[in-house]
Formats: sequence, C-alpha cells, structure tokens
Amino acid sequence: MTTLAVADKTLDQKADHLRPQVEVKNPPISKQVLDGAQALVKGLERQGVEYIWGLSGGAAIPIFDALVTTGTKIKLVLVRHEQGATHIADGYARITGRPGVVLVTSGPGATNTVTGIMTAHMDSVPMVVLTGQTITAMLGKDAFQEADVFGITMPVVKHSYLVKRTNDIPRVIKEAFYIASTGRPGPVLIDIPKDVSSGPCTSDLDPPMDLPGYNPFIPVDKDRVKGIAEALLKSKRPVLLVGHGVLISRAWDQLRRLAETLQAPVTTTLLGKGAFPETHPLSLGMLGMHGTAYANKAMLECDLVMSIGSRFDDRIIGQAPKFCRDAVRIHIDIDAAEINKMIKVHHWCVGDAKEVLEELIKHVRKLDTDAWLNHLDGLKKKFPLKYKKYGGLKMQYILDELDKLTGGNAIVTTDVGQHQMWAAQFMKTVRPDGWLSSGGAGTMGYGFPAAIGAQFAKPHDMVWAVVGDGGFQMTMCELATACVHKLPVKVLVLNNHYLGMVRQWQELFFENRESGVDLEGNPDFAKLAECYPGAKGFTLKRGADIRKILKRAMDYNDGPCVINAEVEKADNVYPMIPAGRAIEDMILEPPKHKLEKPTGST
Ligand SMILES: Cc1ncc(C[n+]2csc(CCOP(=O)(O)OP(=O)(O)O)c2C)c(N)n1
Repeated sequence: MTTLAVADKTLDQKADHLRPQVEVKNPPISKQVLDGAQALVKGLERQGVEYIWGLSGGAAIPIFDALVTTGTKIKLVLVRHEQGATHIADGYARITGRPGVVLVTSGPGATNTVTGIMTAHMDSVPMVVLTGQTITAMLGKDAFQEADVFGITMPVVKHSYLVKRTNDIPRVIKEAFYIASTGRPGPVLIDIPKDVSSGPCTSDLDPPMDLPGYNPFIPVDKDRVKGIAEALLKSKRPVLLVGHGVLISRAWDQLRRLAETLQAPVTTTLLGKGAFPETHPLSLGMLGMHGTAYANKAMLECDLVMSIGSRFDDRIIGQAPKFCRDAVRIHIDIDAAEINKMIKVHHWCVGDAKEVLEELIKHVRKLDTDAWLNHLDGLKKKFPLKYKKYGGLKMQYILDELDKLTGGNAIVTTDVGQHQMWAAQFMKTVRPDGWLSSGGAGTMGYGFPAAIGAQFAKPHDMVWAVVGDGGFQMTMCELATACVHKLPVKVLVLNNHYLGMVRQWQELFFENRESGVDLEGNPDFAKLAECYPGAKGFTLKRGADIRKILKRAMDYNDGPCVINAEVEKADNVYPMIPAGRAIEDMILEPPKHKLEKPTGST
C-alpha cells in the first residue's frame, strides 16, 4: 500500500463526521426469505458499496424499497437527472478507484444514463449501472417504459447483463463488480426486470464466480521488459508519454522513480494529468491538440517515445503515420487491443503499468540526457504558455490565479470546451487525484456532477468544477443534489456567452461564420445559485477582483457556490494542432492566412 493510500484512509476516518449522511426514513421490515431486490442490496453491501446515485420509477421501485427494508447502511442519493447520477458515480470512481453505482428506472431513466456510461467507457472508469426493466413476460412487447437498454448500451459497456432469474442476482452482482474494476476498468450494466427483483431469492448470497473467458491479471513478460530497457538505454532524447493507465494502476511512485532514474522528461495526456507532478523539472505538461508547445516539439525531436497507459489517442498523435516516425516507439498497456492500434510500435508489453514499471526499474540507469534536458528547458523558455492580463477578463488569468491560490491542493474537475483546455494548461496538477475531465468522450455536462462525486469521495478536500456556460447548463440541475447534501463544491462558470470551442473552430476554419454558438438567454448564474437553499453566488467581472472572489468562494463551506465569471467573449486557445493535421502543423498564435477545414478525425 502506498503512503498516499494510508494517509487517505486516516483522513477518511477523521472526516467521517463530515460525510453527507443520507438517512433511511422507515424501519426495516423483517422477512424470512429475501426477495431479488433485497438480495441485490446484500450483494452491494458485500462489495463495500457506500453510495448509490439514482432516480426512481415504476420498474425500479422494488430495488428502492429494498434499500429501506434491508436496513442497509448504503446511502441512497437522489439526483435530479440520470445523466447526473452517472457522472457523479464516475467522479467518485475516478477518485476512489472503486466502481460508482447508479440505480435508475427503465425506459427514459435508463436511456438518460447512456451519455455517462459512454463517458466512463471511453475513459476506462469502473461503474455499475442498475436499471429497472419491464416484467419478463412483457419483454419485447413495447411495454410501458420498455427500452432495450442492453442493446442500446452494448457498444459502450465493458459487459452487460439482463437478469432473467431472481436466483442469478447474487452471482451477477459479484461478477459485475469484478469485471468493472479489474484489468482495464469500465462500466457494467445490469438490467433487472421488475418480476425478477420482486421474486424470492433462494440462492447463496456469495456464490462462486466462474468467468473462464475473462483473465484480467496478465503476468509481466520479463523478456519483453528487458527488451524495452535495452532500447531505453540507447536513447539520448527519450520522452515518457503518460496516460490515464498510470493513474488507474496507481503507478505514480513507480513512474516518478523511473523518470528520475533515467532523467527522462515526462509529458501527459489530458487524462494523465496528475500521474507525474507538473511542477517537477522533468515535466513537460500536457501534449496534443492544445498541449504545450514544448511537449509537442519534444515529440518531433525525440529519438524514443514510451507510452505508459495511454492509447495514442488521435488528439495526441495528430496524423498517425507522421507521429514520432523516426523515433523508437514503445507501448505499455493493460489492453492488448491497444498495441499497434493507432501507432505501430517497436517494443511493447501488455500488463498493469505498476507491475511493468516495477520490473523495468530494475534494468535501467541514468541516461545521457543532459543535452536533451537543456534543450527542452530552452524550449520551455522560448515557447511559454502566455496570455494578456489586461483588456477583457481572460479565462487564462482566472485559472492561473486559481492555480496559485489552490497550490495544487484542490481536486479540479472540468467540463468540455475552451475552459477545459486552458484549465489543463494553466492549472498544474500535482496530486494523482487532482484532475478529472472527460477525455475520450468529451462530454459537456460532465464537470459539475463529477465534482459532486469527487466531493462525496473526499468530503474534507476542496473541489473546484471549472465549467463553461454551455456545459454547466446541461447538468446544473444537480445544484439541488449538492445543496441537499451540503457539498461545498465550488463552481467556476467561465461565461463567454458562447459555445466557445465551436465558435473558435468556426472562426478558424469556416471563415468566421457563426452558426448555433451564441448562448443568448443565459441566466445570471450567481443569482441562479442563490435560488437554491444553502448555495451561494458570486459575480466576477474585473481582473482586479479575481483573487478576492476566489478566496470568498474558498471560504464558503455551507454548500455549493457558483462564480459567474463574465470573461472575454471571443478568445482562442493556442497552441493548436488543427484536427487531422500532424504535430508539425501546430500553430502558436492566430494564423495570418486562412486554414483548411479540418479533415480526418475531429
Ligand atoms: C454533449 C455535447 N454536445 C456537444 C459537444 C460539442 N462541443 C464541444 S466543446 C463545445 C462548446 C462548449 O461550450 P461551453 O460549455 O460554453 O465552453 P467554452 O468552450 O465556451 O469554454 C461543444 C458544443 C460536446 N462536446 N458535448
């Protein structure tokens, strides 16, 4: 167990009195034989489930009822929209490493979870989603609120179940948690017809598991690791490219030891932020479409790139054939399907990042990288991230100040858009659980509920949700959830009255023709917050007030607060590698000539 984990446990115990308590209102009903729903709750208890986020309806009432009749200690949190439940569960799961649990009804309740399931799937987040379903006799007959959620979610789950026999419930629950949280984590869906949750359950509550086709624990191939070490030892200009896999396997200590031993620079993907402290001299920050210029230039000049727990996403590599074409390419990943998927590699090892790095460290020593590191330091000085403090209020200025005030101690979640990219650039992540963002799916509406989930997981920590005015409006109904549970989540709405990132693309690639990006009709977000009992609203309009308002928000802990920051309307994020272009096509400032429309994957 790492020191961090030990510290976490102590803090968690200390903070028990701070945990939002959710009381079950009625006394348990005693019964001899459990029904399916009660067996399910017992199964969840066995898995150590702390919270369930959900919203009820006809087909799920038996399960909600069982949360009362079993007298369970599992806390049920009523959300305002099922999408919110999934992102809350996702935020909780990313922080704790344990599956977040969602419970919803059939039909529209179930379909409302699809965005959150897909978000978790794309970013390998463990989640168990329980959906109520119409009775088995009515399956396939267009019954009231029937939706084939098994089929609808099939491409975006790690696994799914439609439970047809009550006695299968204990086994299914056990398997679902195991599948969701082992190997490459992901969401598992369990669809439970109402007659199945209502029927008697006579099976063993802790049945043996039998999953012959599922082998998540892959032993480290020591010969392959030796081959990787030999390649590394020949390199003079290496780069370690680090993704979410390092965080998932909790391999940050091993990564740091490896980088410091080798004296190799580290760049992270959007989701890898926090795997390596961004204040470390070997850190190059984030690379990719809106990554730092020096990280991207390092990719152009390196003689070796080693990806650890990253899947060479298209936002990172630009044009695949041109990515590090003259360098030795190495890939370490838990999922064999990722090897050679995007980028052809010279060396690879399938396995858990922590185990592979532990083995690799045994075979490496300091490389001859002094000249390379000096060169990269020069690039950092020559191409810094920059912005103008004066004129219209800049998102970057606020985020830079927030970074200084929080000093890397807060958990930061983001939504999707320009604010997300600037937060990734200007907020240095130093703690492994300091950064939560929707990467693969790029889901607007993620940031605020994910912050709620993070706050449930770490009630004693400061949690900031950095959101755009567009994305916040997609899930801001969860302000009620945050208020009811007195969660002191701090929401920074960077309000440019635009769907900013789309407007940026229209400006750069569509001759500045705006279409469907003007968010006229925005509410006053500060006033909106004040409508909710226990929430606080602040307005930020001038650079001179940034620190004062941020500090006030930091001091408010009786519930959520919302800062409505009226920022410059039409600023653009740089550096930028236009979608579908190669890293060498990176632009550092507003282009003087017209850019071609993005081709390829956008
Ligand atoms: C659910 C969803 N719909 C649409 C998009 C496409 N999209 C990406 S960024 C963006 C604009 C986001 O605007 P806002 O939330 O105001 O943030 P800003 O870019 O202005 O910082 C849109 C519409 C998306 N990512 N997710």
